[in-house]
Amino acid sequence: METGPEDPSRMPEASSPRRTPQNVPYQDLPHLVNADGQYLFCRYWKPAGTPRALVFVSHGAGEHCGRYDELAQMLRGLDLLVFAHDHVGHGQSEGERMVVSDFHVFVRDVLQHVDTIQKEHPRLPVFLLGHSMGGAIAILAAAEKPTLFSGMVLISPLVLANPESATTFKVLAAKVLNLVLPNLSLGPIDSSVLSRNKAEVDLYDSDPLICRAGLKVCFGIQLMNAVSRVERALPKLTLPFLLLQGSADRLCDSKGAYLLMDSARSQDKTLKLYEGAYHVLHKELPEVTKSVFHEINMWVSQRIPMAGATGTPP
Ligand code: XP7
Repeated sequence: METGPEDPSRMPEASSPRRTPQNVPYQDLPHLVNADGQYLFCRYWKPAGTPRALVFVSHGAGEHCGRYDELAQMLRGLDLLVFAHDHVGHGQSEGERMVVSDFHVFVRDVLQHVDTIQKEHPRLPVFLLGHSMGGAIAILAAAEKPTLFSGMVLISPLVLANPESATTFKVLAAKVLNLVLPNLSLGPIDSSVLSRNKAEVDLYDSDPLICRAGLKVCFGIQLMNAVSRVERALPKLTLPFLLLQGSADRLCDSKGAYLLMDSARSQDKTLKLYEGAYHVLHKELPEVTKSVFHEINMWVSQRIPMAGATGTPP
């Protein structure tokens, strides 16, 4: 049977376009399709001229990449091409909210996105910037592809589970619970521990793209898997990194930052500790956040090719 051009069976996306959880058709938004066929919302911050390097931004649990707009704009100002996506189950990407079949899905999707953008810009150095859970994703991506990345910036990365929430008993209880009640909620995170900046806590509390529902047991299990994989990955790290950590962080303990400094084989590694600061250093008190932006700017500037350098002789 001949089918006309208007036949919806020939245009499945026209009859039932895939839509974000907020009901926006993906065809109107930058997006990618991951190896499981799930649509992920993407963002790109492109410099005016030829980019000097690429940076992938990896957001944390429950949040989305739109929260990195200011950091990304600062990096674009250094002529970097900054790109990101909302991880599966987050923001404007598909997937049940804050659920992932295996933590490696997050890592795999990042490597897919990096591969795509790198093919469009061959030979440019690639950097990672990750916060909290997004930092664990960055560490695992760098350990899996030891020559792919030229460096990474880690803002309070998830390296160790919070000592209060990861007692031997609680870990065992979570594993048992995961078999019978994987969707049980462990309770939401108290937003007041994110930052000492009240305005930033209010923005978090009112952001419709943030998932503030309690963390499910099955997601907690994947986070614990991530922590144990990160621990094994640390001795494989050889790339330069900048690590920023708040001393009063109650979500990702500063012990994790010290473990990362001690275990990574990287020659070029820098830790900057912010005395008294909480978890979200890029949205902390103005003096902290100003310094965070400055440190990242300086660190990246010193590790990318000079402006105008193409790497090819005239
Ligand atoms: C666990 C469990 C683990 C923003 C983020 C949000 C913090 C942490 C948050 C929980 C249960 C095992 C808004 C919480 C994981 C990492 C924040 C919980 C990022 N930053 N976290 O801007 O990613 O960890 F059983 Cl390890």
